[in-house]
Amino acid sequence: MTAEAVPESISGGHLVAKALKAEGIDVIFTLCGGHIIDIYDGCIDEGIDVVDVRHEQVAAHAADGYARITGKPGCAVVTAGPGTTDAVTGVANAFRAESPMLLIGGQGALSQHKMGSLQDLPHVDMMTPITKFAATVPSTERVADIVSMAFRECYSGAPGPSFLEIPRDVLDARVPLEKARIPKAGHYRASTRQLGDPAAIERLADLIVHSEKPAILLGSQVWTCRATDDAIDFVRALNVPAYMNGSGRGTLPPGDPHHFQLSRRYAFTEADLIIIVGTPFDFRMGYGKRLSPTATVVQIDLDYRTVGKNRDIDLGIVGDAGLVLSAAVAAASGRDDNGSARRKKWLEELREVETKAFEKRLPRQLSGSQPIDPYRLVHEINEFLTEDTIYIGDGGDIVTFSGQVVQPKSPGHWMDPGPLGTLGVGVAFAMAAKYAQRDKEVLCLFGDGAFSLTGWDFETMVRFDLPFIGVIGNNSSMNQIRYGQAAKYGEDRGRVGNTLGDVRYDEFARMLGGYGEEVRDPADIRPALERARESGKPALINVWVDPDVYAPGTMNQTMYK
Ligand SMILES: Cc1ncc(C[n+]2csc(CCOP(=O)(O)OP(=O)(O)O)c2C)c(N)n1
Ligand SMILES: [Mg+2]
Repeated sequence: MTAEAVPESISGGHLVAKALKAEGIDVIFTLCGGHIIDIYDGCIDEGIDVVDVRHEQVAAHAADGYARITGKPGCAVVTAGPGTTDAVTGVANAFRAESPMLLIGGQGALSQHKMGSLQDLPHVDMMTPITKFAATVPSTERVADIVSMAFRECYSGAPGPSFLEIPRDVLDARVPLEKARIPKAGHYRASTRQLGDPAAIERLADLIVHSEKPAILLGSQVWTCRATDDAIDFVRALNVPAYMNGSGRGTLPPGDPHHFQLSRRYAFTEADLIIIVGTPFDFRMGYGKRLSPTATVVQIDLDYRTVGKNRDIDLGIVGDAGLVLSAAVAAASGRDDNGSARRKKWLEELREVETKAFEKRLPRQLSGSQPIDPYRLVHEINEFLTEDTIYIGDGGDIVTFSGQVVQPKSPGHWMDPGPLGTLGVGVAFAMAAKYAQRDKEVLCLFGDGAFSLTGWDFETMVRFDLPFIGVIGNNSSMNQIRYGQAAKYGEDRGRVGNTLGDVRYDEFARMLGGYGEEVRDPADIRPALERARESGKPALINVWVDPDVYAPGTMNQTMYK
């Protein structure tokens, strides 16, 4: 027997790779450092790809994005000290977005603990409040064991990130293979899918059967739980109008009789039953204040702590969105009359509100004005999306416009940062999405401010041949902030701290080996998008938009209310 076939000893980095492999991970996102290189060596042996980026924030966002797209946890590997602090924002974003990912950070050698080694920081203390689990790996024998523990912890309640720091001597040391605990794929964690209290399911069925005017909000956990089909069955079998937010967007395709978007406020004011699935009563929901005070409110969530938070509910169910919704359909189907026919008028009423709102806005969406009305840009993008385009929004005001107009055509084809509102996720999410799903098209709408934060990783997209269509809604400003500042301090004083240069991002793309075009005439948006698609390269279409118009959400400052 050769030494390769039966290695007698194994290093910490190779144990990391084995544990990642057991979890089904086929890529790590990373930026190198001497503390972590043994992990790369292990990845080579396990056939795990190493995608090296230009900023650790991008590595962490990409791991978050990979988790959202694949349903498997993502993994980012960064060096000690500044490598880890650079990744904090990505971990924080995944924490608020309930996205399961593991960040592995280097650390100085245990033998130099607290001696002032290069890049030494208290990483675990820093990461603890923004992770579900944060720990130091104390010995080489335990490396794979603790990696698997970190993955298990990612899935307690609603998912989220874990952090491990691995001291350099622990990572580099070799231990006898038989002394290392290496958890076997599929044998170290259980399914966390829960059905919820059966009595509560019966009550939910009861409420639906007797409701004249129900509405359901399908939130991000509908996608996290891969509950799309169950949600569709639910709204069709019980004839319930559906609104979608976050990653739940696209659960139903636009044009579906149960797909509603623009009548949400009306529905939540008029409904007698409101079912909230997998989304918290946070700022995006006005903390629950904008729901009719007389409606019966049901909240279904993976996380016990989310149910009933900020607002009283009539029925709370802790469980997996798919299991709960399908059980409710089964329970309601046993009744003589599940009430669906009675709700026909309610759906017609909402459709009328929806159509009126759409028609009111349509002239703006078709506007030929120059500079380009942002509504026209997002309208063109919406028309351009196919069933296989994953849409990503990364920006302020321009993305607020798109939230009203862009409708993904398929489930899991919408990505936004989530409730942390982090600018700079776009290139990283595009990287993860294209990496994980080469057959999909990826389109990201950026604000010019947002793109600038992490835009150098466009080069990584070129280097790894990951074509995507980037569109920059360029207003040479941080407009979403500018609006509130100008309203409070006047136009002149409101210009401080939010003005960007007139940057040619299309030229930036070309400089890095991608495709680039600028657009000033709205009629040129569509052809430019087509050419970006045909280029087969990472592309940036720099669209100059009117800096003096703002989205209604920005003008209402809804995000702060
Ligand atoms: C990392 C980060 N920094 C700052 C903010 C605050 N912020 C919210 S919107 C916005 C302006 C973004 O400008 P841009 O991306 O150009 O979009 P625009 O509003 O101009 O359309 C800023 C700075 C944030 N959300 N995230
Ligand atoms: Mg801007």
